[in-house]
Amino acid sequence: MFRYLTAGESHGRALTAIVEGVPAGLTLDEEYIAGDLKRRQGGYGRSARMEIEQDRAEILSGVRHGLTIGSPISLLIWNRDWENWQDVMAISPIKQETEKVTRLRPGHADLAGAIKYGLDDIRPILERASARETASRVAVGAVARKLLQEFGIEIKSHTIAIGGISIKGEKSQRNWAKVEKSPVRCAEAEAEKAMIAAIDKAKEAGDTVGGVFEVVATGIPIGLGSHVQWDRRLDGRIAQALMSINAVKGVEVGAGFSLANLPGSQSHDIIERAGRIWHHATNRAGGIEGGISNGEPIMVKAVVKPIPTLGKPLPSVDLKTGEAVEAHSERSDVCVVPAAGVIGEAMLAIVLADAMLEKFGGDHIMETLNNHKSYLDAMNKR
Ligand code: EPS
Repeated sequence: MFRYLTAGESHGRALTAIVEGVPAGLTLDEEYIAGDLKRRQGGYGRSARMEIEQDRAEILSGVRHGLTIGSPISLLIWNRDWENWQDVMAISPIKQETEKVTRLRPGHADLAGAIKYGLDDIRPILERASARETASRVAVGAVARKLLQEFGIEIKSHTIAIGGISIKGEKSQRNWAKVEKSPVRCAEAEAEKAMIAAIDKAKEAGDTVGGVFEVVATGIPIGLGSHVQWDRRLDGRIAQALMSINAVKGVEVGAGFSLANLPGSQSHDIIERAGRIWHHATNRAGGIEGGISNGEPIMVKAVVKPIPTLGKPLPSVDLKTGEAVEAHSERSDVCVVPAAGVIGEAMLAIVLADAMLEKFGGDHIMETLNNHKSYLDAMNKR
């Protein structure tokens, strides 16, 4: 329903995306998308690259006079740093040889990618494996978010842990205004300070740190996704989307892994009805039961590994000679957890926009809104 592809290398000319399936009549402008792109670029622990880039997506098609027209929306984000990489990343053959990257980084796509694509230079692999690509996804996610807002759906994220420092009370930390102001996207002052110190310490040691972020979506109607087929289950679709974010190694829906230690009597959410409104006393299911949204906020967490380009490289092997060497090292981030949270919002927005269009259809936004309204009216009459 809502589908997209991205293209572009980290130091190539630009990043692009084509989004298809957005109904006509939706208000959309570049300024709106720029807001999310800016949020992705922030976060303590990012590399100097973020001082070079000022991501902004140009809308090249699919929008007329500020409204979507139902045709594919193409987005273009220029890489400012490309200027410094014109020879290395030239599209046409160049006369002089460029230096090959051959010292494999453990934890990166280097080895598997070079072998798979039959390359003697890691450069083409690292260029596309780079999380720079997520700028395209966040631009696409902003389009999805704009659509979801028409239905009162909001998506937020915050940092739960960085470098072994975790927040204390999860609920009280969902103070979104504070989160947006925090350099690590964490509302708890004490944890924020300790997370920043952990990033500084890692940087000094030539190391990197990972962590955990949480994404929360509110305003979700009962009935997105389906139990009837494995690939229609909403939790499965969300898990894949979050897992596809660079450096993510685990995804948890609701109480997730902690359910392993609880009896059934303490694992489920008691169903209640207040007037005509269905709700649950708790939300351990993270808003999804049987692969279907149950009307509660959708709550997912993801763990981000410490990124593999280290200032003080790990021992490794040279792709060309097979000799023991130190892994390749170049300018890189120390911590990407805050940015990953913003990317997580985009990925969740994309899955939910797809699921909303699947449930409510419509080629014009008014049609989708009407279908949504009559579904809710019917539910409230039951
Ligand atoms: C990345 C390495 C760094 C990051 C980059 C991801 O880039 P560079 O090698 O140019 O310093 O800053 O992330 C981005 C550019 C971005 O926009 O998120 C990597 O190796 O994955």
